[in-house]
Amino acid sequence: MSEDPPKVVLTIAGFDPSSGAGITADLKTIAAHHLYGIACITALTVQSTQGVSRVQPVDPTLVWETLETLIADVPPAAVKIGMLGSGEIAETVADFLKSFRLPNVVLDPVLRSSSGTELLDGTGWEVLQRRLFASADVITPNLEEAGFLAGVPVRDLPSMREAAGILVRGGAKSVVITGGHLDDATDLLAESEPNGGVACRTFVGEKIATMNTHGTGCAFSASLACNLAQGLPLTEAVQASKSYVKGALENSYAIGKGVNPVNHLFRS
Ligand code: PXL
Repeated sequence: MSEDPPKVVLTIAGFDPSSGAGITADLKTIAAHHLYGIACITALTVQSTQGVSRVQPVDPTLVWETLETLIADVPPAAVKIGMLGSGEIAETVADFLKSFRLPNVVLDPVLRSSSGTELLDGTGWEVLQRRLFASADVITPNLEEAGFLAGVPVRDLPSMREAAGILVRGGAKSVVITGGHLDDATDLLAESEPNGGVACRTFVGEKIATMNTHGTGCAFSASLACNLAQGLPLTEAVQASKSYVKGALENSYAIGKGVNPVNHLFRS
């Protein structure tokens, strides 16, 4: 019996062979939301749960051709952008968004792995801020990324508000700063208002007692793309994605010797 096809979510991200973060993790997250995932790889990494030892961005023309070929065939209902790897790839993705104007673009500004390896070069940072922030509907930095991008230390709710204001005034339409590292795991949503103001809302969470946290940022941003694809308003989508990540943390297991992944498929 034929059913209506599911909505399609496109992920543009790096490859983490341990599948805790990056493209394969995103495809699991998208499947867990009962949507259809399509993907474009920006960079290969060599890594395990014990850390990243090499980053190899792919040829930017491969990224462009992959995206153009996919889009000519399948219209995505949302796009998640994660690790970009290099300034050239960031420019290519910015050109792609400008040419095709896709709905529900979620940009996770991935700068470094949790073990500290650089996942985007200096030119890439500049492209993120100059071109990609304004092309995305929502950006999802964690505390550290928000601090780097806004140029202020971010470690509590007042500094999250300050950083979010700087990012919105710098061109982002809306920002979710994910506060998983805070004691009450509070996230902050900031949206630009037509009068030039910034409206903020907080989502208080609960710290989950687990060390299996690899991929939380990727899981949150991919889930947000899925929830927006399903038509949820941004506030409800943020709340639903926060609950999804909580479940993925609560149901995680140790597959390796390092920082283990969240369980993306816990509710499938
Ligand atoms: O968690 C950030 C991240 C995103 N994407 C890829 C990664 C990592 C962290 O290691 O490898 C591909």
